[in-house]
Amino acid sequence: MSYSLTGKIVLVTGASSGIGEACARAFADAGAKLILAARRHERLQALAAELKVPTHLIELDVRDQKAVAKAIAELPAEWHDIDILLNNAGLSRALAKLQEYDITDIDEMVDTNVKGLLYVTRAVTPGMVARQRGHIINIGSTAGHWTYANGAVYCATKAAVKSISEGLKFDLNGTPIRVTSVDPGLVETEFSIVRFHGDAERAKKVYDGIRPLTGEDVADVVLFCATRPAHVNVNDVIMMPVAQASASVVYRQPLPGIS
Ligand code: NDP
Ligand code: 8X3
Repeated sequence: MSYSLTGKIVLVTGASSGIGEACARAFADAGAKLILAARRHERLQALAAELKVPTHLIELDVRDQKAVAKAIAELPAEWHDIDILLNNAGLSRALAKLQEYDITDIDEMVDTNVKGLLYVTRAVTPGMVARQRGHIINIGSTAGHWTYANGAVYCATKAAVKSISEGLKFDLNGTPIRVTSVDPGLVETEFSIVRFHGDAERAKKVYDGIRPLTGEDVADVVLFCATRPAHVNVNDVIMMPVAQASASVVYRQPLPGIS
């Protein structure tokens, strides 16, 4: 079974942290050439300096449709032919009842997780269709499968990602382009710190008493999906820490064999 992506060009959005950064490292280990996109350019530079494969960095806010279109249209010739798009950039802001949600938080989640993902996909997919090769991997969430209390907005954005992945399968049917959604539960990254607007103590409590998934755990699955034979499409992977049964049912006590 091969896990090689030697020479493939992979675009990772949200590569400056967490799951995106871990996927970038896994893709690099598999020999891919990486286009790394995020707003925090200095983080991309630090990551690129560690990787032993060619990289091309794009300081990009995926909410800016014109900037997304320009960044993809103006890729240098040697970076133009993207083989794999990992739509990972995303975030959650707060936990609140919809009738009380801060409008800025609503906009940020919808604009990033839904519109941003659509903008990047819309910009990259025509080239894949023209070349008759490619793979789009979306990072969804268990939140897109099961809504939880005070999570209507974030869960709705991830349900939208699920619909977009399913819709793309129809839109790309008749081409060899693959579409995968990887949908994790609790992954300890900067996600909760961002959700709670920088409150690291509250963020830490989300993972109290459990061994959460890591970015590397998710990257492992993403790499698996990306390296199956060309006729195999892994449609959707739902993955959780073993201590998690749903968004709200989490066993926060030691488990045998899990430290
Ligand atoms: P992190 O906060 O660690 O990483 C989020 C990444 O998204 C950062 O690289 C950030 O880069 C990027 N990003 C956010 N907004 C934008 C934007 N407007 N334009 C470009 N990049 C942006 O969280 P995770 O790694 O956990 O999150 C990655 C994805 O995984 C998200 O889609 C999230 O919804 C999803 N997910 C996370 C889970 C978890 O429990 N952690 C579980 C299931 C799914 P920068 O700020 O530099 O722009
Ligand atoms: C992130 C996982 O359960 O915090 O998508 O929504 S959760």
